[in-house]
Amino acid sequence: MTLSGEVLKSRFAGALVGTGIGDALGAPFEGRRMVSPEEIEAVAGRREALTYTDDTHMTIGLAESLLRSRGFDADDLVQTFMANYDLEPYRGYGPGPPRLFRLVRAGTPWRKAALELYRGGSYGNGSAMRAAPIGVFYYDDLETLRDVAWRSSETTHAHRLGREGAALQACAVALATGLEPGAAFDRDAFLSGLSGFAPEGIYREKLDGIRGLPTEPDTAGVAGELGNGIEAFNSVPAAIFSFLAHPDSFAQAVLYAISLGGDTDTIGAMTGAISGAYLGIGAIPDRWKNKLENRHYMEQLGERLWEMKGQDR
Ligand code: F2R
Ligand code: MG
Ligand code: MG
Repeated sequence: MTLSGEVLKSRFAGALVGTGIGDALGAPFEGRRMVSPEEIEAVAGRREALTYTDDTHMTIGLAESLLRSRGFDADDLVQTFMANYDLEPYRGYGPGPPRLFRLVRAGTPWRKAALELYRGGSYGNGSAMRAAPIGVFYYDDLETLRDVAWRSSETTHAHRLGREGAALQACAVALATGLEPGAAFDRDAFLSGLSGFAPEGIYREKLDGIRGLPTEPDTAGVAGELGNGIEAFNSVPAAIFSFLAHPDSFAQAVLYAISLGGDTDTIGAMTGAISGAYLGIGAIPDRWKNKLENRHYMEQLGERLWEMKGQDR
């Protein structure tokens, strides 16, 4: 199936802006046990601007680096992350990346620093939360996507579970980007595609667990079964489930993701990326889009990635 340029352009932009919306809507509730969709809407409605956090800031950095390097370049990515962090250190970064930036600035090669952060490297969700640009740009080549997602993760999140989480999230965005528009959404086929991509272990087990969850999910049960925490394996499956629970509505998918509680900005961001990649930027409600900080820049980054992909064919 060949997708039209307009559909793809809208999906590339949707994945980036979707990340920003999910992040900004979820940020006020990060760490909360559970939150109702009504409260999320009410808080967003009262805000003049929807401001994003590290999830989107690092997504922007990844997109900028892919564009500047015309593809993936690990050294450029680290430099971009560091330069962006210096400009906006207040974005609520996890503990690992700022420590890594300090080590690199003091002369430690990033590859060594990333392995020193935690035993075996970090398995936090920081490399999965920023994976949307990889998902859209490599949506039609999953082997390259896996390679790039792993190498992108290694710059900050070197643990095997960090790398696999980033690859799985990028794969979910990629599968969503490549779906036929207007056709009925096939949940089983989507899950099978993801399971085939995930190696044996915790991600495969959680994807299998998703199949057994009810279609009318109660949030406590889902958070208990899949997790809602800061580790990649406790948040990427929850984001995938949130998308699958509401594949035809960006708003419902993202509100559901945040309502799970825990790492709400990040589960919201990753759900927003998958849903935005499938439904396109037009499906993101204006009441949120119009308030999102730097929304036009994120939209442009998505569109420029789409243009670059067309040129490189
Ligand atoms: N930082 C936050 N939230 C804290 C509150 C922010 C507040 N709202 C504010 O504005 O100040 N959120 C962001 O951090 C998460 C992404 O974190 P990242 O980049 O993965 O960090 P890190 O340090 O690499 O990993 C996170 C934690 O995971 C555990 N961990 C990781 N690897 C481990 C290992 N090998 N062994 C044991 N534990 C490991 C540690 O507890 C790390 O601290 C996102 O939620 C983003 O929104
Ligand atoms: Mg955050
Ligand atoms: Mg978070």
